[in-house]
Formats: sequence, C-alpha cells, structure tokens
Amino acid sequence: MARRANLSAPWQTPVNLGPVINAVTNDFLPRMSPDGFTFHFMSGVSGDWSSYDNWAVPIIPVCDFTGEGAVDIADVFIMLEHWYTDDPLCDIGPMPWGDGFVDAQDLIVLAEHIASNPVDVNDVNTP
Ligand SMILES: [Ca+2]
Ligand SMILES: [Ca+2]
Repeated sequence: MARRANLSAPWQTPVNLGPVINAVTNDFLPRMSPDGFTFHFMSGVSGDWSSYDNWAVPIIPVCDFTGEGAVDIADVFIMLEHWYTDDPLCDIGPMPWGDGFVDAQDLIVLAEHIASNPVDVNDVNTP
C-alpha cells in the first residue's frame, strides 16, 4: 500500500499490509468503497475460477503509535510531536489512510478512538 497527499503529490514509500491482506492466494481486482472505509478484493486459488470469492475488509486507522497495545496520552504526545508534518504514522484522518498532513482532523480521529476505547487510568504510559 502506498499513499500520497493528492493527485499531484509524490507517492510515499510503500508499506506491506501483512499476511492477512498479502496472502499466498491469488488476489486481484482491488477497489475502495465510495466512502473510503472498506477495501474490496477478489481472492482464491490461481487457475480455479470457481473458487474465487469477493472479500471486504474494513480500513481502520492505527492509533497505537507506540505499538504497545494501548491508545493513550503517549500516542497523543507522538501526534503533537509530528504536528503539521506529513508523518505517515500519525496521518490517520480524515480517512484511515490520511491525507498527507497531520492536523486537527487526525487529532479528532485519535480522540474519538480514545473516547470509544477508554483505558484504565492506572495503566497510562507517559513519554
Ligand atoms: Ca500506544
Ligand atoms: Ca491527516
């Protein structure tokens, strides 16, 4: 997967989406839903057209910038450190793949994630 801020901007470095998406099966016909929150593709065993299925997976922004399994104030601080940059880690809004810029739209996505997934205040990481 690679993204760019707009149609005239350069592409960022491609990222492998991992074995769930990039499987050993023959995957093709990738496409996005009109609202941009679902990725559709065909997948199946190469050479057996009767076994191909249409798959749909939600595109969810990754808000755990620290990678420790929780989204908390440490992730907010990381976003603020990358404020007004094109950092792809923190560019999670307005669409899950971002828009090439870290700003209030990304903070809204992060805040909504934190509000809908509250953490135990006794288990908060600070930078
Ligand atoms: Ca985190
Ligand atoms: Ca953004």
